[in-house]
Amino acid sequence: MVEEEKKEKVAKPKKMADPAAVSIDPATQEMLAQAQKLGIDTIFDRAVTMRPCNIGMQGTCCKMCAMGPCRLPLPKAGIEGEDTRKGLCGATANTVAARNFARMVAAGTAAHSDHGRAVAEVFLSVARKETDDYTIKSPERLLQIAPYFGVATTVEVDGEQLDRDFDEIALEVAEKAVAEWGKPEGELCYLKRAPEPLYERWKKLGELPRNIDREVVEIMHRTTMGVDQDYKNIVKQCTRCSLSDGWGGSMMATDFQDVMFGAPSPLHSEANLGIMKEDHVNIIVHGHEPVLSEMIVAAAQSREMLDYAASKGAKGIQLGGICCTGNEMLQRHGVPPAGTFLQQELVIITGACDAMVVDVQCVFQNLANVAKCFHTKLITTHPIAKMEQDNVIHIEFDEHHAMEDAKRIVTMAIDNFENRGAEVMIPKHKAVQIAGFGVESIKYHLGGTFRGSYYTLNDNIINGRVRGVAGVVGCNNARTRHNEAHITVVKELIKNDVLVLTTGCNGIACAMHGLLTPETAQVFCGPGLAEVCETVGIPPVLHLGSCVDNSRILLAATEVVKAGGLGKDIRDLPAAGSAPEWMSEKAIAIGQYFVASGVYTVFGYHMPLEGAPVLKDYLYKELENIYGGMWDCEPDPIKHAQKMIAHIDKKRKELGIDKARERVLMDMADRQALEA
Ligand code: MSK
Repeated sequence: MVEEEKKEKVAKPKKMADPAAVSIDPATQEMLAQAQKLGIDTIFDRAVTMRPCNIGMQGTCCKMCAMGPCRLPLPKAGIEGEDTRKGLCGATANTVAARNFARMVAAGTAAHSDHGRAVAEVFLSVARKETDDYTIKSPERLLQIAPYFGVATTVEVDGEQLDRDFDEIALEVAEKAVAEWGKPEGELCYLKRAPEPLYERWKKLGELPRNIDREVVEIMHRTTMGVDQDYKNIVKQCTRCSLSDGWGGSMMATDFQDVMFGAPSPLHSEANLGIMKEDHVNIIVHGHEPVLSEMIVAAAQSREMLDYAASKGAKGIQLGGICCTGNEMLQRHGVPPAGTFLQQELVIITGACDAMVVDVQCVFQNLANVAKCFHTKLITTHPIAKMEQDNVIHIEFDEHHAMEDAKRIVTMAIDNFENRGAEVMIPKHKAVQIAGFGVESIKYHLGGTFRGSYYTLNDNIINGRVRGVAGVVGCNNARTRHNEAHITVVKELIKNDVLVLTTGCNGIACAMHGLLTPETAQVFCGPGLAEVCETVGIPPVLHLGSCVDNSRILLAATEVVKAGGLGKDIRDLPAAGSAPEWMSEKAIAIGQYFVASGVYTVFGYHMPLEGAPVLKDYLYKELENIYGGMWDCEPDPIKHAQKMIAHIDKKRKELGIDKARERVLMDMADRQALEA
């Protein structure tokens, strides 16, 4: 027997994921089985063969210097008496875990905020009239945000207030916005958008971010070897840095995307792998920054490209999205998401993906290996996000010739249509969704045409029809069953009359599983929420967009505070946050700014804090005394939702609205009596 044969005889069969065990989505299960049949490895199989590091999971592996890594796992028997664990330099488990946590906050903030910077810089080009490809599609949004940058929108002429020249306003806003990343003094302009008591709290605590880059740099400095060794002081900087994301970089990304690409409003679309079409050219956009994808949508809809596709035998061009570039294209153009984070490889395995265009964040390097097995052109477009594999094409996007770049990419996809192999398998599964909600559309839908305010929502919260509001957001995680926690948490919340605001991959998951339609209310909601949704015709889960659009949740919460009757601060609201399947450092930055804004925030997958119980206790309990919000972690999705509901009920009690009140129909005399 030759050596090779011997090896084959003794080699154990490679462990593979069980499709039904790793996802609740039938399309994903089908495609994973297809991948396994074709011998193509995906994240689901890799998660079976590679286990995470136990010490890293506890958050207590320190690799800040070359004397380590120093590993400080929690002893199996727990710690009795003094915790004597320390690294070579003496760093305690609390210091190690806090530094690791802080670096996640810094990385997450950097990612969101660098995205925001890129968008602000494109807007600066627009304001300077250096590009014809982008314009200002929402002048209303620009005029709305200008005052926060200290930019006047009117000018006094002969004692009269007249509208100021619009181009001048745009340029001044753009210049002030770009400076937010590096201005030498002062504080971020948007912080004053928060309710006043919240702003004052941050000020009193000395946590107002100065400029975005500085807060990220300061975390990197503080957490380098031998600097900050007080976990509470490290967490303080986590707050300041994360606020520069939520109330800074992310919020500006959202706003300038709205200014240039239009503010979203509710629209109809679909979701899941079944959106791909066998007889169309399929182009998938993936990542987070929508600046190039906006142009790809325009190019794909142009007569020139449609005619070219027809000349190659295609019936049309089908665009689809993955992750948050997908969410951006969904909320403004109705481009359907083909799937969540964990489905990115599966899109290519359909054999019908003619081009996948990626920008930044959440992009698997293994896409290149999967693309090699098919005809798919994998195109990177961002100077900071290239791939080493030689089958990847790099077409660097430049806002000064954006349409030209977009047409080149669409043409490449069309030319590739005829190269498809025999192995095309598109799962049939897809669901209908209504997406594209925002601060204004919630106001419009719940306030009505004549009473556009959050008053009606507040009224429904006060009378108990809506028990509270939850922001459920975030990623998939290959260590948990794809979409199971997302869907279970959301269903449990709406069953208990909690209105859900969603973003990111949770939004895509909810769409895939049919929770984003008004009809959902009848099937899954408690009676109060169902009544409200049916009356105004909205889904019980409102999709607010991408990860940077978590800023819309902060602003919606601020509007609820402003509308009155539910306290004076976000911390007073019957509200809670959740990331059931988080995996990204960006989720940690988001969680920290939600907590520091007063929101009780529960994560589903475990947090890297178990090895540092004192730090964990500080984040999970003591922060409530400081901010009104605190962290928590609960992997069981029903318990997870119930914890959120318990917090909502606690806030209802504090507000004195814990007993459901019946709506009383008042006549004029009753109203006059009230006014008296
Ligand atoms: S894409 S950050 S997996 S939500 Fe924003 Fe999804 Fe999380 Fe990426």
